[in-house]
Amino acid sequence: MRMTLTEKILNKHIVEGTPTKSSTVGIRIDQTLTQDATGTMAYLQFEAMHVPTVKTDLSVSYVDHNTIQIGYENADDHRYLQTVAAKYGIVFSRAGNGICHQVHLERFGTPGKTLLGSDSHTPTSGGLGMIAIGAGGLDVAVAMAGGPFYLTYPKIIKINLVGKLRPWVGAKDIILKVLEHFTTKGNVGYVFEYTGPGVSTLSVPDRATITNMGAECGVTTSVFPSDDITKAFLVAQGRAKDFTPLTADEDAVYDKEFTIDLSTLEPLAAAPHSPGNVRKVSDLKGMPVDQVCIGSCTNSSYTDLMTVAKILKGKKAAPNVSFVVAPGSKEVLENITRDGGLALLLSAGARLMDPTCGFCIGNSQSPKSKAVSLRTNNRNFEGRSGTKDAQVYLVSPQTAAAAVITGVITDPRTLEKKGIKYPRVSMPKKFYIDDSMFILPPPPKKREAVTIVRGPNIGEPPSNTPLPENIVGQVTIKVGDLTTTDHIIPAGARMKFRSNVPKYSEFLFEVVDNKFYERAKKNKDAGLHNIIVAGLSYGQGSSREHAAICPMYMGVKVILAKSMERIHKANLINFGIVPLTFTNEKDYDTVSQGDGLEIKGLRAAVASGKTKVTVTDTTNQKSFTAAFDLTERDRQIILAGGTLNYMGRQEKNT
Ligand code: MIC
Ligand code: SF4
Repeated sequence: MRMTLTEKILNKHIVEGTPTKSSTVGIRIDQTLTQDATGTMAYLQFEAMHVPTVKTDLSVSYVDHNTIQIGYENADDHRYLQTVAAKYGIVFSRAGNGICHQVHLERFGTPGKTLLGSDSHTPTSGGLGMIAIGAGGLDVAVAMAGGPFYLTYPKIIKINLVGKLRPWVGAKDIILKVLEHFTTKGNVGYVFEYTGPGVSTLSVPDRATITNMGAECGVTTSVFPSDDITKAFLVAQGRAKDFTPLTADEDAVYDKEFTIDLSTLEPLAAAPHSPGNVRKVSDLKGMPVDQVCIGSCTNSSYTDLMTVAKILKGKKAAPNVSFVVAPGSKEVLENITRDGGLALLLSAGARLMDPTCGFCIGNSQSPKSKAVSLRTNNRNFEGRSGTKDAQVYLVSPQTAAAAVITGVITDPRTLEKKGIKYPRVSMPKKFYIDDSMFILPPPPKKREAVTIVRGPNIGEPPSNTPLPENIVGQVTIKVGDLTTTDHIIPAGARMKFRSNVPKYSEFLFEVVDNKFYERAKKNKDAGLHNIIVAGLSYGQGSSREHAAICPMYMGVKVILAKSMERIHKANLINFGIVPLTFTNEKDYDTVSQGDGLEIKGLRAAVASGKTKVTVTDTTNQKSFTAAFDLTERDRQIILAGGTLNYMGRQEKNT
């Protein structure tokens, strides 16, 4: 049969279900990754599963998000993660070793394998020809325990690349073009598969920039073939043995197709406050810039930073620009240091940050009020930088470097007029590699003796109660379209409370409405359910399951939205919250914040396999219908009050 690359890899991993479009399949997961901000909860949940050791080929626990360590909380989390890793056979990547996606690409990503990560940008490793999917921590915990990962068998979009990028145009501009076309909504259940002659003109880090930001479109994942370029990358990483050539069949059939002629692309930017708000850099030229941040899991590779360094050779950052560089990994930092790139960056005035997420998640380098900040990362949601009124533009490293020199948004192609030649940077044939920041688990026999260290910041994973018969509650908040998980529960400075759900819950919807918590608490104390009403594409962005756990903790049993994003919907189900959608979107307009809502017989409806329920707005004395699209397993999970309760029940029954 003629197969796409996605089908070839997925079909080899199916352990439940059949590979028919839009049906649910369970796949075997070969590798998992977690990062610290989602990891503590994932491992607390894993511990609750009472499995003596991870059952994957490889599981890695990275520390890269919460590395600021103001107060004891981050350090407590890190020590907990390190000891859990030793106990259960997980590789531990210490703080300072790099951002999970960049490091995984360098050291572990393997063509043809499956990777599940508790971070939405896990598809970065799709740049190496693997099926790499972002999920909530609980799904990753289940995979570590040897359970399948359930997903909708995807529809596949062929992105056909032809031609070759011109100087000053980068891989970031390719994915911004994809975002311009597909936008940030309406792509749930699809995979982007890249093919065509243009593929061989892109390095693995270029490909990874593209698969990384496919997450912003909401697709399940993105994948590139594994070819000679992949081989060269793996050889340079000292991992030639991990190479397998992989490609789609010539006549494979796709659900949709989009062609990009790379030679016609020009520098692009995602303007505030959405990665889908794509503009030409030339249309923004001249806008004064306050900050330029280069790094994040999207654009922090050796080639990215060496390109910037060479553009900046002999130049100084404009006085109005605060210039920040965060390499993607220790490997990148060491290699650019050895090859002279770091000296060029420092001499240009770069402020060097740890190889961690840092500025990207807003836990450092928040710009000044109303700042214009040019960043090479992947998300520019309102307030994510830590400064609510900052205007963040997402750009390529080339465009970022141009602004460092000129102090204003500048089409990098115009640098030629200033006598700056485009530096063609090639990847080293062999990277300098030092894996000493990975701590390998002790041999199985010695693991029993490991004591897990739990500082005061480590709480219990909160549990939920089974779904009640009826919902009687209030619309505690009504939000619009494209509400992201950054709106639902902020990261940045608040992220240190990830292991303390009662405390973290106080910041729910903080960016949107800082009175939400007060109202929700009042309802909860009065025995009423809190109900969140939302527009299109609710839960965009991160995989953070706290956007479900904290609402659950505050007594939210249903979310009523026009549509929902994949990872967030799965997280809601995992924590026993019913994801409902308006059957008629116009009903959204009739519901207001503060309205009383009742859903009689919701439990019975979920149990009996129905797909619709009647919602009564008791304030306006009117009713409408809402739908739910759940698999049989989802229903059982929701009835039990979440996956942990469901698994506990299954354990008892066996
Ligand atoms: C993000 O980029 O938003 C994060 C922080 O990496 C999240 C994970 C988290 O919230 O911990 C993600 O992308 O999933
Ligand atoms: Fe870290 Fe930013 Fe990447 Fe999220 S998007 S993993 S915060 S670098």
